[in-house]
Amino acid sequence: MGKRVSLTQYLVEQQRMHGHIPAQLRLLIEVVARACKRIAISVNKGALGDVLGSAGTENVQGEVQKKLDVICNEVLIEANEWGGHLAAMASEEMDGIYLVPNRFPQGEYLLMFDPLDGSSNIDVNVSIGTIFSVLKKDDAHAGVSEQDFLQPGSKQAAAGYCIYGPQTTLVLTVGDGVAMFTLDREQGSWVLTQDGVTIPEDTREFAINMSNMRHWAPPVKRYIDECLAGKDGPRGKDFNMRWIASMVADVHRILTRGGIFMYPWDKREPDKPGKLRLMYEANPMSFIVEQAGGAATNGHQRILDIQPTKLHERVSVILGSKNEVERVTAYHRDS
Ligand code: P6P
Repeated sequence: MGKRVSLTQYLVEQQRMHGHIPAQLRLLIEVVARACKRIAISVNKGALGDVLGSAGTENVQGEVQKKLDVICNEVLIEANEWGGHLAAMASEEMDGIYLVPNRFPQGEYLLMFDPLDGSSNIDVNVSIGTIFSVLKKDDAHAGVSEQDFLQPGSKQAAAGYCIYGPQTTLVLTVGDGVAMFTLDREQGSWVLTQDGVTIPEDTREFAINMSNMRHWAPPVKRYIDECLAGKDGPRGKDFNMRWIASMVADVHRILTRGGIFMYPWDKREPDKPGKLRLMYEANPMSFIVEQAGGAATNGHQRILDIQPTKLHERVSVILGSKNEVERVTAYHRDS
């Protein structure tokens, strides 16, 4: 193995070359990365750590919280509130925004996160992850409110996720491509294991929850039917299917070997645009996917162009290999 590059060295060198990572943003990323190491320790304890099962509470989404959801949310809050780099935080697990307490200095960044995505997989030992998104507060006014968070995903200063799987891997973009860091557990340090991550523009693999097929809109049904028709059908090739039910794991596979991930609108809850949340799931993943040469739309427009109206709003998600995402989006346009 060549010379090992740490997360800190990578961030310092990125700042030296591109100037995209001022000191406060570098501190933010390093603090979040350290929090993910702590989360990895709790996640890996499983039944040995009394961290499995339900917390007996519900989050703003009306979902039953797992003990680990609550633990991981607290880890991220405690790790970030004192550093002076943040004005406020927002989380899937909290109704409103979390203001940095007055006893700590205020910063210019806004941090949003899904502390533990894929919670339904915790108790069955399948990969889960932490997703985070960073915005800059508009410094034109003092104070901070939910309104400051309601910026389109194209305004993100950074985005990333940590996947707790066979390896613990941190994936990061600050707008200059995508880098992956693997946790060296013996040293307790993040080591750069891939830079310039690129998603193939074509694929033979789709990821969608097939049990919802009867509820899909026609463009989604058309696309999947064509994939299932295989080499004798209009696509002229056979497709494979994967669905891990942890967005982090499905997206990581797509970053690694290509594919298309879809959680589209369906008629089970017609008033909801989709299941996944825009601010701390779709936007960070879309930023990462686009930075790796992929595409991400809601079937009608680029996800990163969506102007949010609510902190916890949901969105239909179609992301991954560029040519496949463009095909599904064209089917929506044609319909
Ligand atoms: P379903 C996990 O709960 C999540 O938010 C995403 O990580 C995942 O892609 C999706 O929901 C799975 O949803 O309906 O297949 O369980």
